Amino acid sequence: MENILLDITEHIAKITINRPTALNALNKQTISELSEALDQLATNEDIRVLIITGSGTKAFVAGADIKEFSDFDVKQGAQLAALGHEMLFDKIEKFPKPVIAAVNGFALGGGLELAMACHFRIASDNARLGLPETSLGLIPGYGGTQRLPELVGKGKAIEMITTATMIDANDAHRWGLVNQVVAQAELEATCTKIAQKIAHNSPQAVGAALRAIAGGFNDKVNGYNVEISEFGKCFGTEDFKEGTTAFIEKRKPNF
Ligand code: DAK
Repeated sequence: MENILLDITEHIAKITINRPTALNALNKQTISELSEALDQLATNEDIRVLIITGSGTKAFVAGADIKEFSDFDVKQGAQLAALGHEMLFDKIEKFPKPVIAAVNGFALGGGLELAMACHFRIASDNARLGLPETSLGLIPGYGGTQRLPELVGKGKAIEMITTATMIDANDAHRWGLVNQVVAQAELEATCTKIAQKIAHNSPQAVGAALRAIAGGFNDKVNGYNVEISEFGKCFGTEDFKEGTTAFIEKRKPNF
């Protein structure tokens, strides 16, 4: 892998997008490396949480690589948008373990879309977030028109997309786009601490909770029915036996 770094420590995988000279912009190769890494990590039973961040202290991801798509035509635009959704953005959203975006600076365009595909976001205090596509004659093409309204509401999303302006980390926090804002130097430790909390819980239950929550955002299924079915399945898991036995024996569970 040329454009991403992968670190695995105690059930926590961290992917760092590593193109600092282009502010970690997503080119085709980076998208395909991310896609491949996600496939490997999804089936690796040792991994319980994934953190995605950008290298350096300036940018998470400053968007899709503008130099790469500037001469696309209508067909290429639509084809590549569909491919990007399938290879990366939907894959993150449907990832079977929690994915945290550690937003360590600019998260713009495809970069904010990547952060929004993650299950939740923690930002450093220097982060700036926006969807500047309309200033380039585009609209967000990697899920931004759908995921931003889900997170901040329709009115704020329309304002952000049509004005193409960036918001700072505190506004992003106030608007519900990020869960927490911390000093840049604390970002990695904060995300690791949250990831460790998740990793201590039952991986089977955490996976079931993700599927049930996702069910509520899927028009084709009834989220309550998904919850009922996933809840029932928990009773057949080793983790349920271990969790309840540990409680009765007054010890910590060992998942
Ligand atoms: N792409 C390519 N290179 C980029 C880049 C980007 N998105 N963002 C920054 N860079 C490069 C700069 O060109 C510069 O490279 P050199 O000139 O040094 O070679 C280097 O990173 C450092 O950037 P700056 O010199 O500009 O740094 P500043 O601190 O002055 O400014 C900035 C930081 C983040 C405000 C500025 O770099 C900036 O405005 N960047 C562009 C932000 C942006 O508009 N991003 C793109 C949003 S549109 C598609 C699907 C989706 C999309 C496109 C196509 N298809 C399916 C076809 C999505 C589009 C977007 O993401």
